[in-house]
Amino acid sequence: MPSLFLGLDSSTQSLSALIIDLDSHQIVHNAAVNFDDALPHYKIQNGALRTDDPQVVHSPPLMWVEALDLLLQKMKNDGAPLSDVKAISGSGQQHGSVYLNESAPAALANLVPDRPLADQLRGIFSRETAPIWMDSSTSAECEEIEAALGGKAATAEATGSAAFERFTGPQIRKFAKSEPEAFAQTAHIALISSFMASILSGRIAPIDSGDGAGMNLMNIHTKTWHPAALDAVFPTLGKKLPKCSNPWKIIGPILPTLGKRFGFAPDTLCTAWSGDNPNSVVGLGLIEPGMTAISLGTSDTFFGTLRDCQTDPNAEGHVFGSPTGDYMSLICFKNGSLAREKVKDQYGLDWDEFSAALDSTPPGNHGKMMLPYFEPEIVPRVLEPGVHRFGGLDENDAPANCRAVVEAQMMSMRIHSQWMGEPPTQIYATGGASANSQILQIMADVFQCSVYRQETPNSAALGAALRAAHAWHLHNDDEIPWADLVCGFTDPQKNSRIDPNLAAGPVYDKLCAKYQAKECS
Ligand code: XUL
Repeated sequence: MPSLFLGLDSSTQSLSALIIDLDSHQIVHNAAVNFDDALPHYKIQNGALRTDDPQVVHSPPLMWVEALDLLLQKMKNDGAPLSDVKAISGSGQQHGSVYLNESAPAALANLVPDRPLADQLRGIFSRETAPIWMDSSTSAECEEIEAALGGKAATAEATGSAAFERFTGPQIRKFAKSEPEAFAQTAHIALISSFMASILSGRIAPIDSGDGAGMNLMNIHTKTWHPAALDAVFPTLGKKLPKCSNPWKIIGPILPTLGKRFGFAPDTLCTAWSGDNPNSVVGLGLIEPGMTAISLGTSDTFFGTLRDCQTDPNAEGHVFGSPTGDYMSLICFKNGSLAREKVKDQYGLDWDEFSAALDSTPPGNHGKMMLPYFEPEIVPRVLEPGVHRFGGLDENDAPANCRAVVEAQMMSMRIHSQWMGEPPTQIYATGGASANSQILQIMADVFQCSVYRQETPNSAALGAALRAAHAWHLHNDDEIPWADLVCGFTDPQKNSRIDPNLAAGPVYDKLCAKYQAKECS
């Protein structure tokens, strides 16, 4: 019998799935449901509900129920080998919260196989919509929580992150303050990840330490709820939360009803779900401390694995639990592709000409530098956008400006990831701009380590499938090393390795010091 594991990814715009075969180390089935296309009756746009207030961004949780039903039906109809799946895990967009009333446990446990799931679960919500990670309407609650926990740095030290508007604790507090009656009707609060796991297992599922760390409610050191943080959000909050669990927790077999409805074997195991970023960490193969991924997208994201729980004293980065039982960091830089593109466009270049400009200028750019805040920046926190040139950088010098923007981004990542205490040993570059070898060369030179191109589509769903395999083997007293699990699934693109130019090391040591001084001035 093949060794098949199912990973699901409930992201902002779609629910996707893949099945891996651990014997052949191959992905054997892929499927997805796009919310806007398949479920337009929820009146969503890119998966979310919009109001007049651009800071408020919610999604309807019933849509996720219907999407799960639709996706698994589609997989069954398409002949996906669901009956051979040994265990299921999943990934959810982080931070979003689902509010359930007291009827939820019985409704989840008593589903029948021959009626649509959404019809049967319509009544379980104490709030019809779920705030998601794009919601930024809780600044007041963030201040209140940080004040109660002794400030920004103390909040980050205790929970892994300062209070951020999208994080679940501030969102729960806003709901409790603004809709006290509906909050009183809330018997259970779930994350999107634990909500989806609850449907499959037919019971209120635990919140794993990866996704739990995105709530400002969990003690990041002990990976259990932090009583002071719960109190800071709402005095009796603990009663509404499930247990915190490790990421390989087996919740139980799939609900027999769902087994019948979709054709899973009765002993298919459901494991705890986690957040999309923790799942992606293993889905990209970052299984050893020091392994780092840099995603070059609209924003640039830096994430890596940490053995010890280090938190950021400047409270800019995040620490979550990693699926391996270690920790992971996540740092988000807003001025990513956007800034690179602005410079390219300013000089009327195409991407080949931009790359040629990088090739024609030396590491260190003769000391010419730029602070590239085309948009307000998250890290470092810069509220007023503005581009500042210094070290002799002339605005009319196109090649030097191209190099300056990329060097600034890489130096900023190096500077603002130093708190992790583990410089990258190898970097996997992902995202659109990772196709550009000249940008990756600057990355390798600034960090002085090898950079590989890593193009794993849907790393979150792959990570979830790998986590299902990991949990199933542990459950059967067979601990497979993570290296054996990910092998073949997460190998970087062949021949994509870019080594650092060693002579550039001392150049960037000096330049980083100057850049950092300018950032602080
Ligand atoms: C991470 C974050 C997003 C969401 C959605 O803190 O807000 O990455 O997880 O993908």
